[in-house]
Amino acid sequence: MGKKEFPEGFKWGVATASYQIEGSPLADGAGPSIWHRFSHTPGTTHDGDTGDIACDHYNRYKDDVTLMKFLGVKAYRFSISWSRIFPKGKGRINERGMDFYNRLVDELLNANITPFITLYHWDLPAALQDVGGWNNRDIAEWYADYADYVFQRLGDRVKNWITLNEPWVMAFVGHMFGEHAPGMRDAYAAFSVVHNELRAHSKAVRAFREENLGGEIGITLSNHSLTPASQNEADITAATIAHEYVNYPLFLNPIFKGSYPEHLLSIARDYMPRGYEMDMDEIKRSIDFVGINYYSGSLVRAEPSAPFGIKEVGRGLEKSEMGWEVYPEGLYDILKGVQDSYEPKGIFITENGAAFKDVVENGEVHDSKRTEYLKAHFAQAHRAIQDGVKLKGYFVWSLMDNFEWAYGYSKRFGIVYIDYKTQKRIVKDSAKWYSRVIANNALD
Ligand code: IFM
Repeated sequence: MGKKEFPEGFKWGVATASYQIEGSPLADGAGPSIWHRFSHTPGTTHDGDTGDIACDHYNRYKDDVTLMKFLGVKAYRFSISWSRIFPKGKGRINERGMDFYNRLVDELLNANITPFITLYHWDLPAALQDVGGWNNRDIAEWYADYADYVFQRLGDRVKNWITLNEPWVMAFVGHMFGEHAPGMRDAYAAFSVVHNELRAHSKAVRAFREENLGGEIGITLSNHSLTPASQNEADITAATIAHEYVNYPLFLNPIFKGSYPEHLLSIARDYMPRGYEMDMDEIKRSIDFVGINYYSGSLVRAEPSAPFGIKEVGRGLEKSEMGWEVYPEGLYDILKGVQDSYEPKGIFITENGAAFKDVVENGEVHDSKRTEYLKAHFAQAHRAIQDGVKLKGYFVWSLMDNFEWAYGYSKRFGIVYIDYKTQKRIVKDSAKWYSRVIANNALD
C-alpha cells in the first residue's frame, strides 16, 4: 500500500457535542435541556448516568484546546447548548452562557484551530418541549431566531456552521423508539419532527445568508451503509426504502430537489403532517456543504413482519463495542452516493470513529483496534477523493471519551481517554497515530 496524500488544506479535525462533554448544565443561569430532564428520569440511561459532570469541559476548555493544539488538529467541531443562551428557548438572553462560547472560540482561534459550530446537537431547551418541542410548527421560527442570534454574536470569527446534527436520530430515536430525549413512541410525531427540522434548517440558512457575514453553512446527517442481502427484487426494494428512510436522501432530497424521496413516501405518506407539500419550496435552499456521519453498515432483507418491512442483517464482520459491524467500504459508498446524487459544493465527514474497550496500562492506552478502524476509514475517504468526491475535511468522533447518551459512560469513543474520577486526560495511541497523519497530511 503506497502513501496516500490528502489535498492541500484538508481539514483534519475532532468532534464533540455540548451535553456529552461540558458538564455544569445549569451553571451561570443556563436553563435545563431535554437531555438534562431525560437523564435525570430513572431508568433512561445506563447506570443512571447524567451529563452533570461529563468531561467537565465547561471548566477545563482551555486545557482541552491546548491538548488539541498539541495533537495538531486543524479544526474542532463542537455544539452550542441553546438553553445556556436562551434558558427558556426564546426571549430573555443569558449573557453568561454566551460568554462561555465567546471565550471558547477565541481560545481556538489563538491556537490556530478552525471552529466548526453545530447549532443543535439534541439538547433542546426543556421549556420548548413543554410546548411541543420539535413537533410544534413554531419551532422553525424559535430555532431560526436562536441561530440568527448566534450568527450575530460569533459570525465575525466563526465561518463554518452546521445547522442540525443527525436529524434522523433526533426524530426517530427520540420520538418513535423512545430511547433518547424526549422519550416518545409515536411514528406520526417522528415524521412531523423530520418535516419541522427541515423547515427550521431552511429558515436558519436564510437568516445566515441575510446576515451576510461570510462563511459556509451545511447540515450533518447520520448514515449507515445499507445494501440488499440478495439480488432478489424484494430485498432490493427493501434496501432502497431503508436507505432513503435512514440515510442522507431523507434530508438531502428535500434540500436539493424540493421533494421527499419517492420510495420513502411508500412507507411514510400516511405519517406525514397534513399539507406538508406546501412547505417544500421553502425547504429547497442552497447549502455550502454536506456533513456526513458514518460508523457502520448492514445488509437489508425484506421481512413483512418487521417495521416498514425492513430487516437489517449482519455480514459477520468484526463489531465495535456498540455492536456495530466494522465496514469501511460503506463510507466510500455513502460519500460517492452523496456526490453523484446531489453534487454539493463540498462534503465533510463530520463524525467517524469507534467505541472499543480501553485499558490503562502504566498510564497509557494501547487502542490498536481504534487505530486500525480509523486507518481503514481514512483509506476509503482517500479513495473517494480520487474518484471525484469533493471531500474537504474529516472529523474524528471523538476528541475524548464522553456521555454516550442512553449508554452513559459505558462506551468510549475518544482518542483521548477520560478518567472520570479524576478528570485526567490520557492521550491514547490512536491520537498519537492521528497526530502523525495530520502532520504528514497523508496515510502511510
Ligand atoms: O455520540 C454520538 C454522537 O452524539 C452522534 N453521532 C454518533 C455518536 C456515536 O454514537
